Amino acid sequence: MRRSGAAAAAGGAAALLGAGAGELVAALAAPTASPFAVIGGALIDAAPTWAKDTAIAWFGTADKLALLIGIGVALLAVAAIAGVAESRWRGVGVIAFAALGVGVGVLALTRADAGPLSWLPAVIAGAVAAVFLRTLLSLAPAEGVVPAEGVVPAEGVVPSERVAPEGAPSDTSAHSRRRFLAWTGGAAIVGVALAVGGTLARAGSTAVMVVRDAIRLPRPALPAPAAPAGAALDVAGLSPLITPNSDFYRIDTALVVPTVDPAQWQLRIHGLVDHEVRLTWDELLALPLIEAPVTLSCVSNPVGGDLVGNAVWLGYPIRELLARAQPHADADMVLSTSADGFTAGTPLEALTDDRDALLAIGMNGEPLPLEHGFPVRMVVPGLYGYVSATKWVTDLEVTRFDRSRAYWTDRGWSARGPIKLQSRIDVPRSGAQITAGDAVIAGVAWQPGTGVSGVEVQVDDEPWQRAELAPALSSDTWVQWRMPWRATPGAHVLRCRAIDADGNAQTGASAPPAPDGATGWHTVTATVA
Ligand SMILES: Nc1nc2c(c(=O)[nH]1)N[C@H]1C(S)=C(S)[C@@H](COP(=O)(O)O)O[C@H]1N2
Ligand SMILES: [Mo]
Repeated sequence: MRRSGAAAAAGGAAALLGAGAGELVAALAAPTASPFAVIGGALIDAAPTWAKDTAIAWFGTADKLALLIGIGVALLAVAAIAGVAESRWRGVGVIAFAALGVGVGVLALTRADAGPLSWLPAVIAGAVAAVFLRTLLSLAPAEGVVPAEGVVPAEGVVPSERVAPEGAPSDTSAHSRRRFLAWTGGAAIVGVALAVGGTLARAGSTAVMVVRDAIRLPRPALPAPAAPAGAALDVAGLSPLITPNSDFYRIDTALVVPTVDPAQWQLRIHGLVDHEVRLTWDELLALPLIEAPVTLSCVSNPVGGDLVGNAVWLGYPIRELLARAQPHADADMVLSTSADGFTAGTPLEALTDDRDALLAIGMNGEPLPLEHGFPVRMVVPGLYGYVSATKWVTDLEVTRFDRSRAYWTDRGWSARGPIKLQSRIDVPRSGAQITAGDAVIAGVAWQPGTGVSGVEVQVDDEPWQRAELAPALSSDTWVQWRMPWRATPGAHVLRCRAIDADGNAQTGASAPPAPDGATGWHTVTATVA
């Protein structure tokens, strides 16, 4: 019992130290090959769609943290078992750790963003864990290592070296126990410190962040139109008209944010084209850039959810680049690929018609934040992110829907993803307690590409009422709306629905996000006292 506990602790501590060493080596030599990120990335790519949907439903944008914690707990469990195994069958735990390190190292080399040293962090992690497992077990107090359980001594015959009388340990056994605990605890603490330090070093001080900070964006040749008077309503708790970058939702499959040096960045346009086009960062910056406010939404956004945001993007129309490339008449899709291997399939038409489909470098007046696609991403008004908004984009292949499949299409989501007309109540928040009297119901509504012409609100079973609609920044952005409400005591159910600029009403039929976007009316309950 006690022997197994000590061995399990030795296994866990050795694994923590190994993991810490792996994260440190990753931070120094191969940032995308952090062993945790490699395992997590592979799990994300292999996970069935229902698992991902559940993860997003449970943890929202904290789904990555939840995954990393899950991996940590699973690895600790495996390590504890390896420790116990090593204490019984010498070599088994050591081999398990080494094999795990080599396995994850090989896995790292298969990742889309692998570099020549990607195997190194995991292999070092496995080696450190293996060596320390032996070291810690050799320090385990005598009664903690021999003999094996199951070899039951004959009744009454208790090997004297095995058990010191309870409460009266001999000096040497107390000393060896203390030494074992110190080494085990020390290895665990050092491991956690290295892992945290390595992760922070990777996230905080990468060279690319320094490069990003030094960038001065060019002035747009065509600036965003000034916001019409009254576009931003003054209602506490209402989503701001423009979402600050720090509050903008983030959804992607990258556990470690790809770091792409603009000086190395190149876009290649190829496939069914007359002329292959290549574009460098300096060439892109020298082009006449335009600024456009566009609302971006994730297909996974549930009705009333917050995986939607509005930003002013600075970029170059993709239409112009495609005009240089001259797509063939039979092409109908552009498969965009990111530096980390994500792909999206966008209808060619959405990139060649007159909408502001951008190869974007700026977001709300700043270079793209690293997690939003630095240095270059796509933004296409009217399409969900998964079919259009490729971050860290490096490649556009002009192709056909019947020939190419994109990342999420392979995982059960619809090949085409036009954003569905939606509206959301921000005020009052669901479950809010408000005081009776003059109150306000307010929110946002969006149908990027088309625009919104009206929002209606229903309180309980009363007739639907028109809300006041603020003027839009453009037909590609969400609009704010509000409605005065005389709140009477009791519980109230509030609903909203939008009408788009073509006169279509938002459907009340509920549909889940998969496979092509949620529908239904956002409904909140408020208690008035
Ligand atoms: N490289 C890359 N680009 C990506 C994704 C991704 O996983 N990898 N996710 C897409 C999805 S599903 C969405 S909704 C948007 C989200 O963009 P944001 O994180 O800037 O809000 O990015 C898109 N671009
Ligand atoms: Mo998304």
